[in-house]
Amino acid sequence: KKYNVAILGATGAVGMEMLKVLQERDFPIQELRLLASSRSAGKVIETEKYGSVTIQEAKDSAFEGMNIVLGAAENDISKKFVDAIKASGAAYIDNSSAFRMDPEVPLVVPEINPEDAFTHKGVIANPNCSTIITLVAINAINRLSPIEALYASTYQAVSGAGIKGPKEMYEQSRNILEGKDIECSTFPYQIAYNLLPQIGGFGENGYTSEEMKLQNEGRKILHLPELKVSCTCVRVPVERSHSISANVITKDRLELEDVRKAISEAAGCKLKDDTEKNIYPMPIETSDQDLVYVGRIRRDLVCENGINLWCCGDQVRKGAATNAVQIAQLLISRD
Ligand code: 11C
Repeated sequence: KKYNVAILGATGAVGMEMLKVLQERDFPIQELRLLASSRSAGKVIETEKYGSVTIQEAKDSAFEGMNIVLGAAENDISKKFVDAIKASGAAYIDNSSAFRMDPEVPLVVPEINPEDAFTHKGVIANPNCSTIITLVAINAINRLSPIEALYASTYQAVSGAGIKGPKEMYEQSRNILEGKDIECSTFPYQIAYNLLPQIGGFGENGYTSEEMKLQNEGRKILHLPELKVSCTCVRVPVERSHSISANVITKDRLELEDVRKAISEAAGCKLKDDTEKNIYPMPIETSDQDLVYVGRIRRDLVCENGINLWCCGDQVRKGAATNAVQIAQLLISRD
């Protein structure tokens, strides 16, 4: 069986990666519709598997006849088209944060809560990128003993801010090395040779929107409504792949060897943990592939039931495009 698939926001970093992942995974496509703003409409994209595809303008009628719509657009665009997508009868797998906390909308990481996908009423949300990477890394721990609390610090790559992120970092780096002035537009301050402890807007509790996603989305995906999370999100001058330092507090005290074994066997994870050989995950190694690398697994020195770890994953792929395509594969697996 073949499907009619649309990508909404096809020209952005995540949209282009979705196209790449669909082809890599040989997704059975009858018709592929690439939808973007009127500015991009008419441009032709050459694809390996689906030939030349002309970008069409995203409008209500563009979704007619589609079976699956992969959303890679901002919240306002997603909200604008959701009714038209639902009316078309397509399953809408949306990477924006617009519907993630809607109780009617499942929020799915296929390695963790695949069954939730089948409860959808037209829309399935793809979680936040650092949330996906962190949860894939710690899911095996949660299966050994329920996670009660999580402390996390993220080290998020500039490509998380879209195609313009890496461009701005490299331009600034060049200008700084040549003694020239720099410009900041994608990021509020210099990102080259710097760290920005802000991703998203600040809330009343002093945490940013990005930081609160790990708690709110984590509770929904892990089915742990009481989970407590304290998170600090930092933009770092790394081109691609987010990294997370996580401190996981479980109900029971776990043995490190059991944790390592469970992570090494967990779907979506690769254990990279051999401190004798200086082996640990690094963002340059996890880019352009789909596994979350996990290492530096050690006992917390403050909390008896705490495990510390470090993980890295490609946020454009597993944190966004691949996760969305995996959800689509999950849906068609029962057709
Ligand atoms: C970043 N994680 O790295 C953000 C972008 O919740 O989908 C994705 C925001 C989201 O800037």
